[in-house]
Amino acid sequence: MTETSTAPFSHLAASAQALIADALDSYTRLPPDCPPQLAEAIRYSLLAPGKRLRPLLVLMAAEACGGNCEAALPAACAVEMVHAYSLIHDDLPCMDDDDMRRGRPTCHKAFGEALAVLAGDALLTLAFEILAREVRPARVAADCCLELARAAGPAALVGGQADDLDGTSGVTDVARLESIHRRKTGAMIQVSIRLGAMIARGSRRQRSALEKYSQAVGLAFQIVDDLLDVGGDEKALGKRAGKDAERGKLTFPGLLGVDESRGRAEQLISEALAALKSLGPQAEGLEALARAVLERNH
Ligand code: GRG
Repeated sequence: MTETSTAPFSHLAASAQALIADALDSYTRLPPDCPPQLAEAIRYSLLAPGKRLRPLLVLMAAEACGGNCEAALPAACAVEMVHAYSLIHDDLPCMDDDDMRRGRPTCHKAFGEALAVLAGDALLTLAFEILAREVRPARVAADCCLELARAAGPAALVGGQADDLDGTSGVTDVARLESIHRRKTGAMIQVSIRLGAMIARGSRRQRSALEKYSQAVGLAFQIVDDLLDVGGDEKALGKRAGKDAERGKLTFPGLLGVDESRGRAEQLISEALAALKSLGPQAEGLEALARAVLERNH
């Protein structure tokens, strides 16, 4: 098995994380036409020890709808690939210009900018290949491709990132900040849960409960991310803290203060947990993940 993820999430989902690690490893044993350096850059970033929050959400959403984890595993890997691509590109000098990610030098520091751009491109496209090839029936695969394309596209991840890069001038209120985070961070969290539910053929009632859960968890995750940038431990984070303030970015603690931001994250997690009530014990994994989002230190 390959290098796996880090502590706070692993105690609650060790077996799911092991499944994810093995599947990510096997999906990135690429054919000989993929140049070895490119394959190395792809695997370097994708298999680095991340929390695997998004793939865990896919698997646990499937479980919450009464489905099985194995069937949702390709979609879990696809969302992690899109996430890894976004991190590689976000770290580039033309974007956030970061040297460290997941406790190691960023992809462009290790392999150069051109290969890092291409590794990101490859991960983004590989994600859709895996969905189209591995999810069954084909109609569900097509629906998964559509949902993931929307979440990663210009009105979600890419658009949120564009506004965020411009954020030092534009953001002046909580509504605008929430709109950026809903697209940049929330959309990928939301689609993770949606894919799990789609693959498990969740009922309308189950899906509607999960939509409420995912909206609340997505925003809470970002608020906690902002709080960690203010007061987090760099060693645990595996990257530099304090960058938001340095770059003049508006954040939740910057707008609301640390205590109110923390209170807001706690309130959102309570709402997420309340949304799960109707799903019964099958949703225990999602419940534990929501709590872990609040308690995380990286
Ligand atoms: C380049 C299109 C494009 C998008 C970049 C991912 C992203 C958008 C920016 C990263 C900067 C950032 C701090 C985003 C907010 C929250 C976030 C996505 C954090 C990283 O996700 P984690 O904490 O990372 O789940 P791991 O490494 O654990 O997977």
